[in-house]
Amino acid sequence: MEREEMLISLKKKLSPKRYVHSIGVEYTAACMAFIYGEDVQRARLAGLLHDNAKCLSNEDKLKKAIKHGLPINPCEQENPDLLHGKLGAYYARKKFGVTDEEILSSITYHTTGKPDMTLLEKIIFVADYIEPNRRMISELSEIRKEAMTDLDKCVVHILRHTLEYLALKGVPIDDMTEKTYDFYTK
Ligand code: DGI
Ligand code: FE
Ligand code: FE
Repeated sequence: MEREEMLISLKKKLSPKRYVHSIGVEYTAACMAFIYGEDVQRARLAGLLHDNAKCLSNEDKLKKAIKHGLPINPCEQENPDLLHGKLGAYYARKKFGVTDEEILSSITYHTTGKPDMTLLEKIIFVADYIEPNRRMISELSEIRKEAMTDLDKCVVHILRHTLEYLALKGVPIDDMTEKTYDFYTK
């Protein structure tokens, strides 16, 4: 599918804010690809499509994940929003025609990260967090600077921030988030 066609489809699937965020992640990922020597078009595609399943209701996220036979862990069962990565990768393949497995896995793991991420996976994980339309949160300027200077340090910083936020909210932490943090801190 061509980018123009993808934009039309995303505009239908996403809220206006989520649509603007997706384009923000697309260009932030491109910028990081310049810096770290990743393929710019692949980074753009992964960034543009990463949240394509975000705006389904939680009920629909769960229903669609079951329908398409995607694995669902107990944390995802409780918090179906966590499924938007897996579901997004499924639609990226089936509806948007993406066949590049690394782009698909970057979409799958963009929320939790995963141990031993590839460069593209890290770029999408980070670009999602720092894109310019994100509302300002504490330490974001520092995290943004790290994104352009020390990618692994930035990944850890984002994970630490997310784990603190989840602990504060009292919501369960996904195994994959925990494993990713352990991998990058040990
Ligand atoms: O989809 P976005 O809002 O652009 O960003 P995202 O895909 O990183 O999702 C962010 C949300 O995911 C945020 O509300 C925190 C939540 N989240 C991230 N890791 C975990 C988590 N929620 C739970 N319950 N457990 C996690 O490990
Ligand atoms: Fe997301
Ligand atoms: Fe996002």
